[in-house]
Amino acid sequence: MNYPTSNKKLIDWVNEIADLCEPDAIHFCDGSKEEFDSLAGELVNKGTFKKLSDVRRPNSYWAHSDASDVARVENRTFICSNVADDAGPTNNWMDPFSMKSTMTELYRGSMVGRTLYVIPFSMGPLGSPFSKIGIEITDSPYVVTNMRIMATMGTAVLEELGADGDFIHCLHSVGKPLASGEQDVAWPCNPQNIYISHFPETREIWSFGSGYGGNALLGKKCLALRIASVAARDEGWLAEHMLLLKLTSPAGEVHYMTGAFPSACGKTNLAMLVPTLAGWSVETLGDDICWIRVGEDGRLWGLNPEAGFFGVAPGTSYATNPNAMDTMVRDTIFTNTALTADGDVWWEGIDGEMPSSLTDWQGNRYDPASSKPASHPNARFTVGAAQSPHIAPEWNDPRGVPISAILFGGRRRSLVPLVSESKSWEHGVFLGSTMASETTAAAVGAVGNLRRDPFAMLPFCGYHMGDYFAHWLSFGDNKELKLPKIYLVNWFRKDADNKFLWPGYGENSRVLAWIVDRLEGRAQASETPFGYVPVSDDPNFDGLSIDKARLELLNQVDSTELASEIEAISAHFATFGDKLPAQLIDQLNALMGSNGN
Ligand code: SAT
Ligand code: MN
Repeated sequence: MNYPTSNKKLIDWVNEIADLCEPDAIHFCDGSKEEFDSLAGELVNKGTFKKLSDVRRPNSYWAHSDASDVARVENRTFICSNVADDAGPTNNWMDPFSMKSTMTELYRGSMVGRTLYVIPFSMGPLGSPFSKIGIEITDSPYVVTNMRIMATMGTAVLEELGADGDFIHCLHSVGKPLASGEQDVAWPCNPQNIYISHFPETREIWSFGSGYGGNALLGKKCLALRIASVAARDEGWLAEHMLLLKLTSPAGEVHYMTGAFPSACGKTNLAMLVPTLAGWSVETLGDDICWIRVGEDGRLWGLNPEAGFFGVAPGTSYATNPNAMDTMVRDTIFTNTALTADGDVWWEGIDGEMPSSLTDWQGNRYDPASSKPASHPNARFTVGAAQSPHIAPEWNDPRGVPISAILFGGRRRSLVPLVSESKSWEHGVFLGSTMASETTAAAVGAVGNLRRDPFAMLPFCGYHMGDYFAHWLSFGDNKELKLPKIYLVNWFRKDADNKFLWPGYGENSRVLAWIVDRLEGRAQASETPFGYVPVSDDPNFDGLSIDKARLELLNQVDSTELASEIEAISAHFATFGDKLPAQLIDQLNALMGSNGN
């Protein structure tokens, strides 16, 4: 067969996978609009896509998945390092040889009746020192259409790869071969045999059985976080589950900030924030992943390696995130939202009244009297970053942008202040390593349970988390660096009646403004065990709809609750054994001391 590349490694690999998976046809993706339109048309014919009304939402599609294939499956996600201990206590491990034997048998003949698509993609702009090239082989045209939005994809990547270039091997199959004459289902998958496997030493990804974003768009969590975190450790940089935003003060000072929050905890909302504070502006650079490198100037520089947003739809509205709403007005793929009678999408929390007639996320007529939502809580939109009205012009600058501040946060109904500034890099790393959050619908499993999610990387760190903490600390050991300040934030504190204390959304600009005032040496702070918090009469918090007493509650640290937090942190730390860096034990001791222990 004639392939549009002379790269022998690629040709050999495609032939090897084709021999194993036995597809009916092979298609090398060129990444063009014509190719996207033709695949979308095929998906419409198969019933996977429904084209939305061109009047309401041009060039947009609605898909609904198999009822069981709606989120990342963490218990089927594996880090197959050669040595079990290298995967650490937070990952599932299987030895690479047995995993490959098991999965090879699953892949055998798995693409019969389907087309094998070869997707050349780059995470990060072509030619950037940050960027990494991957090739995803998949039998899912849904994956191809989403990858075209989420990554730089197609012929230009093959050209960059050239005849000798290396790439990250990403193999995906939905695991549902078609017998001759068998009618396909709208969302093929194989829920009984899901494996999302990573081979960190050989930088390979093998995914089987699921068509859902985080399990199937392999450039995203699998490459840009799990495999990239290992490459980052080896090469001296950081691959993080972070948003990236640009904040401009009324005086014109520009600061770039990153923020790590677990899935479905508001990264997209913060990245697209519309400030309520007059004169401030936020522009978006990324909403999920940030790759961070040391620049020649000794500062940390960040780049969002993705080309699109794969955001949570429910709860998104003109009230909560007008920029997201204005981004997905066209050329968007919606998965597992509800559908209106006039060919548009709908979800819980969107503006306006619920329409009288809806198709639910499973494709059935929605009964408003039912206790179930019409859209799945993890329903997603896939949309290109470039069409966002407030994208920062430098969002895909191959050099990245210099970072002033790093935010860590999670959903904590109590204890953790609205905002606190770490006392040092080590203290900041301690705050990141002890992060916890109430679980969300982004992963299969119970929602609302508090779990430790260090750096929001619990499901995404490709190696031993203790080594990962040490890697973060190593930046602090290099005294030549001009490191950003680290802040802990918590928008989710509740009062005794279970009501949120903080209004959130646009009002979060007040917290960002306070951070800038701290960076510029202007704001006062008082000390708590979590670090420095705003003083109660800080002008950035003037004119809020909530009263002073609630505002004060937001930054209060209760010492009884802190005592149980310290116990929980000790138990969390104990899981890392000898790999827990001594500096973090020192930090824990200091926290105990500050609480009078
Ligand atoms: O589905 S994804 O894993 O890409 C989104 C998320 O959980 O953060
Ligand atoms: Mn995420």
